Amino acid sequence: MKKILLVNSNTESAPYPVSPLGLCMLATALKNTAYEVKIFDGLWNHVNSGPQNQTISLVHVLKDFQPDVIGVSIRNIDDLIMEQSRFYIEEIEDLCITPIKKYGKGITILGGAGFSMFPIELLKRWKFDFGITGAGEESLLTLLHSIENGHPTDNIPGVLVRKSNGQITGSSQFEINTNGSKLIVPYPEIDTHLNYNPYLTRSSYPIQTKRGCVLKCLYCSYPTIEGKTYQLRTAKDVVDEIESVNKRMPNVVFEFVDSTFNHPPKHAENICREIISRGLSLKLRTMGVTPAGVTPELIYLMRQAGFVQIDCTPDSASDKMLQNLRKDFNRKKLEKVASVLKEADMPTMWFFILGGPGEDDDTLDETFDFIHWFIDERDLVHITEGLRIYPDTGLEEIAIAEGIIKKNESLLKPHFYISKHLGQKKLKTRTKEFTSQHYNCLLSADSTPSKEMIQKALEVRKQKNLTNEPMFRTLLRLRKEEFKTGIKQ
Ligand code: B12
Repeated sequence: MKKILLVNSNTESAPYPVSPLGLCMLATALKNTAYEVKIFDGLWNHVNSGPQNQTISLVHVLKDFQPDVIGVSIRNIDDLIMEQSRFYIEEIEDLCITPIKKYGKGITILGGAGFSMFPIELLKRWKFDFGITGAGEESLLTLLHSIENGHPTDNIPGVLVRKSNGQITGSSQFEINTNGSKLIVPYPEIDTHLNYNPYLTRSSYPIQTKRGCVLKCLYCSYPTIEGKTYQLRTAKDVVDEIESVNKRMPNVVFEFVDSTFNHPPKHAENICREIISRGLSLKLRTMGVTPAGVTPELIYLMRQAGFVQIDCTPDSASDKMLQNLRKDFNRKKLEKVASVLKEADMPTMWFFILGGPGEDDDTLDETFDFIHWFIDERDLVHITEGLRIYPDTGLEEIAIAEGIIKKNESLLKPHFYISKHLGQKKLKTRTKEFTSQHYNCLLSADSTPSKEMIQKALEVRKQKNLTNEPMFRTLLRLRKEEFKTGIKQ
């Protein structure tokens, strides 16, 4: 039997550790093939066989397992924070690429969300044999089958091939095959592929209900990673998966990891209805709630289904900026959304990104005014300064036209866009001024609570029996106290 080692290269544990869902999906797709699969989880230095909690280095895993194929998942490139940005690529080289090069055997394959944005650059940098952009399951199985049978590998959708002369051929991420509208993914059963205990205590269980994004936000790379059309799972299939995991891990919090949860809105509603009809008692959360798709009915259904918190992502509250960022909603809609969420008492983390094309003092005022007057002060407001420029986005074109970056300049090391009407210094001053008067507003650079703060929050939750309150609200209570006593400026 041939052996394949799948490597999770992601060692980030902020805002909390996230389990390698994509790799587990690949491992499940490889079941019933001629491959024995092992996952090395670089976050905890674990492999899925052997005693739980025993740490082991990748060097040892390679030596013991002797894989014929090594697949490395590249998720994060950087942390999107303009000031003191963390660049993961060099850490990944130390943890994964160097040991794999030293092992020197086996076919090497790259994949993952981060890889899909920079496929040619990373393949050249690390001289791997193949790269797979976008969804991995089908392409990987076809690639392995082709290699085994001596078939050509150049024409497999999403597969890039690095030839011995260094030339790269094959289809890039822009030709991701998204023609099917039904998505069939094998249940990843993450907890059967790796030691889930550390994730269980500090994280959530990720659920993907669809792939692709039809929205056209100026700066966003989701269409590059997942394709520009939706592939939907049926509500029954999604809830079957949730129900089965819930039986094994009754206390787990499920987190939806779709790029945007409530788009298309009917799909989100169907999932909520399916959960409600089965009478399941669940704790659910989701990122990526777009204001465009928020209706009182949807939020009511989400509450009924068990949503305990959501992330709402307007990015701006200025009509001019919403237009410039190519959003499909306006300020008026946003004000309605805020009141719907308040009425439903849906704990919400709000996300704004300041400094986009056209941002000036007036547009900042409009966003700050919205935050001040419309957002529940028990809710957290997350503010990012500057927009990370990704390849093949409208923002890249604007940044080139304005001379912020050069045409064909590498964007692997993060470059950020800030409106020329403001500049970095002024944006910083204005944002600091605002956040220093609003205890519930945090800059992304300051958004990870200290260990002491978390410890204190855990104690308060126990003392006051706040088990049903989202952790961010408890942390905000503490922050409010600090503000009152003047500890935090
Ligand atoms: C959901 C999500 C989150 C959630 C995660 C919740 C959870 N419990 O998992 C939260 C909000 C916590 C989060 C946080 C962060 N995130 Co995030 N996140 C996402 C999102 C939207 C989806 C990720 C996901 O789960 N996809 C579903 C799975 C099934 O897909 P997948 O892992 O990509 O795997 C498939 C393919 O990629 C491929 N594949 C994967 N690995 C491999 C390996 C091989 C060998 C092969 C062949 C194929 C392959 O096959 C898989 C199955 O088809 C992506 C954007 C996106 N659309 O991908 C951003 C994204 C990954 N996040 C990103 C970032 C930066 C972060 C943060 C650093 C932000 C921050 N400062 O806090 C943190 C880091 C968290 C951490 N600890 O690592 C960036 C990474 C790019 C970059 N600039 O580095 C992305 C791409 C968003 C973006 N465009 O900016 N994130």
